[in-house]
Amino acid sequence: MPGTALITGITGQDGTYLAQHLLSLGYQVYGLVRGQNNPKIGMVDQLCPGIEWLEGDLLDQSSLIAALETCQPDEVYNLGAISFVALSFKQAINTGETTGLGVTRILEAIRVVNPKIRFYQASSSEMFGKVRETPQNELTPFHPRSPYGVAKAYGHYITVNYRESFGMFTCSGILFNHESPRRGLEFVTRKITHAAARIKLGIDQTIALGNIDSKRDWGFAGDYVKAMHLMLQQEAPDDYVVATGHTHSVREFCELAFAHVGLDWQDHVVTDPRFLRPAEVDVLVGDATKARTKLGWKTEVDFGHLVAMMVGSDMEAQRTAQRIGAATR
Ligand code: GDR
Repeated sequence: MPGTALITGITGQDGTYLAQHLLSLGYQVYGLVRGQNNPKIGMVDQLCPGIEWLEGDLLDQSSLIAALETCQPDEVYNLGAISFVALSFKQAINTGETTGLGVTRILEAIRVVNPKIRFYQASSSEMFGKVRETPQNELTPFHPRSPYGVAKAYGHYITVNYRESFGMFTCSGILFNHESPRRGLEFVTRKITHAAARIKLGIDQTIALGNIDSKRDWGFAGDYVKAMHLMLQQEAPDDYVVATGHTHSVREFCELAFAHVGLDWQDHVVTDPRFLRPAEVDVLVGDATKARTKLGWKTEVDFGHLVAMMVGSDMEAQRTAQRIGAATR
């Protein structure tokens, strides 16, 4: 029987997809939000009506204990983090505190309030960084290349450690890049699809990118949140890679996104060293055999459909903005 779930990072892309999924299964869903009067609550309420809101912060231990005591969840999904790799180079300490130590704070809160709560940690393919083997699976060694990747590696190991030390039901999902129309504009996929739509409609002429040769294993976020939920329904806690098994370059993403609106990407994409990172992850591709066989998880949206979905959504949004602009002039 579905129970009660608490989600940190609920206002992000994955938070909204996961909340929708859990609500559709009959869960009572609590969302943990930082700060006063968080402006994103209204947006999330529209997308997923029925969420109950709690205040709390991964930097503040007592707020996490209070949140757990209030909602008494069966499952906690820790999606909260500083999640933008480029920012983590500029805010390395903040990233360590939130993305890394934040995991220990919530695990400690669970241990104190109710160690039977099942816990999902959003681990990342960025932990593989300078990859030691291809494709990457659950046993591939880590070599993170950013403060974000380092903090995620810490979060991963502390999740494993609480399982082994205290017998807690803690799972780590090592998710490769996953995208959607809800992706933030700072991430490369959405930056490209948003720009392609604006260029098509004559609003902008060019887009500036960093390293267009880097390759990622891009899947659809709506598929990936289902794996998170499945991990917490197993008999025993474990770690799983979640990926499509296919890799594409940023260049290929541009080619496809611009072609979707009838444009040649080479006429519009420029490169700018401002968007290069101090250390780069060149190529990632995941082996999700374990998730497929043990969880019965599968991808439903492939790369081509993902790009088409994102460009289509950005075209629609830009056209709507143009109509509203015209009507108010
Ligand atoms: P990533 O995602 O760092 O893989 O982490 P991002 O979309 O930011 O970058 C992907 C690749 O594209 C290159 N790139 C650019 N990236 C951005 N953001 N902007 C640019 O202009 C640009 N030009 C080229 C990057 O250098 C990189 O190689 C994402 C995040 O969601 C993490 O939180 C998550 O853990 C991992 O995916 C899995």
